[in-house]
Order: sequence, then C-alpha cells, then structure tokens
Amino acid sequence: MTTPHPHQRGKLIVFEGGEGCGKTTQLEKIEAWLIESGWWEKLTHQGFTRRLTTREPGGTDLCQGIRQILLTPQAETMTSTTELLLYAADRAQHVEGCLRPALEAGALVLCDRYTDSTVAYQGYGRGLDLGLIDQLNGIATGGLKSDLTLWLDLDVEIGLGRAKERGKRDRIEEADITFHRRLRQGFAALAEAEGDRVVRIDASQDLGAVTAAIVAVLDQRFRQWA
Ligand code: Z5A
Repeated sequence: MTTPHPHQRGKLIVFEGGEGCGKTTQLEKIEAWLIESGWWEKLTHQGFTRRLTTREPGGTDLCQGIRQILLTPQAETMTSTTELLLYAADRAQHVEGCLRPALEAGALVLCDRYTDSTVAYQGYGRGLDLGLIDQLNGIATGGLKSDLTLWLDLDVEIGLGRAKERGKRDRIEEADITFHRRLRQGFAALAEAEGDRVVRIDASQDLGAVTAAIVAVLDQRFRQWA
C-alpha cells in the first residue's frame, strides 16, 4: 500500500463578508503576495501543484448563467426558497466541476464566497431554517468544507457606502439595512462556533492594514499545513 502524499488534497481558502467589505480586492492582493513573499514556491515544494482563483456564484460556465438569474433585478420577486435552491445548484456544479477535481489534484484554491455566505445571507438574512441550509450545503458540497474562511468584518453602513460609491447595485445590495445587519450576525455566529475554520479580519482598516492582517493568518496556517 502506498502512503498518500500529505498534500495530495489541496486546501480551500474562502474570502467572505458583507457588502463592500473588500474581499475581492484582498483576494487579488493575496494572489500577488503569494508569489512576492516566496510562499508559493515553498508550498510547491510541499506538494501543492497549482493555484486556482474562483468564486460563487458563477465559478463555471454553467454557474455564470445561474449567477445572472440570481443577481439581476427582475420585475418578478424571487422567493427566498428559490434563491436558496439556486445558490445550492450553483454550488453543486462548482464543487463537482471545479473545486473537488482541483483540490484532489493538490491545488491551493482561493474562493470568493462559499457555504458560509448561504448561512449568513439565506439563513440569518432571509430567515430560512438553518438546519435545512446545513442539509443543502451538505448535499451541494458532498461534505467539502473550507479549510480556512477569512471573514472580512465591516460596519454595515460603511460597507454599503463603499458598494454604493462603486456604483454597483444588484438584487441583494438593494435589500434593507436590517437584512445586512442580520447577515453580519450570521458571520459572527459562524466565527464563534467554528473559530479555527472561520477567522475574523477587521476590514475597517485601510487596505494595507487589512492585507497585513490576512497575511498574518495565512503565514501561520501555511506553517501549520507544512
Ligand atoms: N450570496 C448569497 O446570498 N448566498 C450565497 O450562498 C452566495 C452568495 C455564495 C454575490 O455578489 C452576491 O451573492 C452577494 C452575496 C450573495 N451579495 N450581493 N450583492 P457579487 O459576487 O457580485 O459581489 P459581492 O460578493 O457582494 O462582493 P463584491 O462586489 O465583489 O465586493 P466586495 O468583495 O465586498 O468588495 P470589493 O469589491 O473588494 O470592495 C468594494 C469597494 O470598496 C471597492 O471600491 C474597493 O476599492 C473599496 N475598498 C475595499 N477595501 C477598502 C478599504 N480597506 N478601505 C476603503 N475602501 C476599500
């Protein structure tokens, strides 16, 4: 019997948070930092085979179509259950078609949103049953959890202000402020319950300070994974 390589399965790092928290900006900065810091070279010596950046919703061609339906404002109101099932469908396709094969091949995956968004937005935000959401997340992922979720936490008013300034308004950004406050509580509850997997980052700091806080967490995790 052969001993599996310790990093045969890669790692899934997810960037999460409410509107305008800066996670997409930070994900790009971390991609660059991985190379500049020399960490990527070290990780390849430890068995990681490639880097992959992806997102939910919309991580594959088919998922792009689901993303379009989910985020485009329409005359007909989408029910919360329809929304939940569409996010689950997007995730099932993304996991089977992209995440799982990449991780099995030893990739380091950086993903913009994943299962914790469903708990926060559809669970705490829309008020759907958390047990049902766990079940659906389990079906959609086949049990594939993030190895690390970086929750970029930011005051709701500031985040919505940033999103507004950027000029992007989608169906969810248009929800009322109490919705956004509830989903922040959702992320806080996840960080409280699963502190090792979901780590809070203070996203109210300037760009460089937020990147430094993320780098500190990654430095430590990479050493742990070595
Ligand atoms: N959703 C869901 O409900 N359930 C689910 O299961 C999943 C998702 C998976 C995806 O939208 C939507 O789907 C999302 C949740 C829901 N809700 N909405 N709307 P998306 O992918 O189009 O967008 P997003 O995920 O909400 O994020 P984004 O648009 O990519 O923004 P961001 O990542 O939060 O922030 P950013 O683009 O990096 O930064 C926003 C602005 O702030 C930008 O102008 C930056 O230059 C600025 N910024 C960033 N950091 C700073 C700092 N530190 N200081 C000052 N200014 C900053």
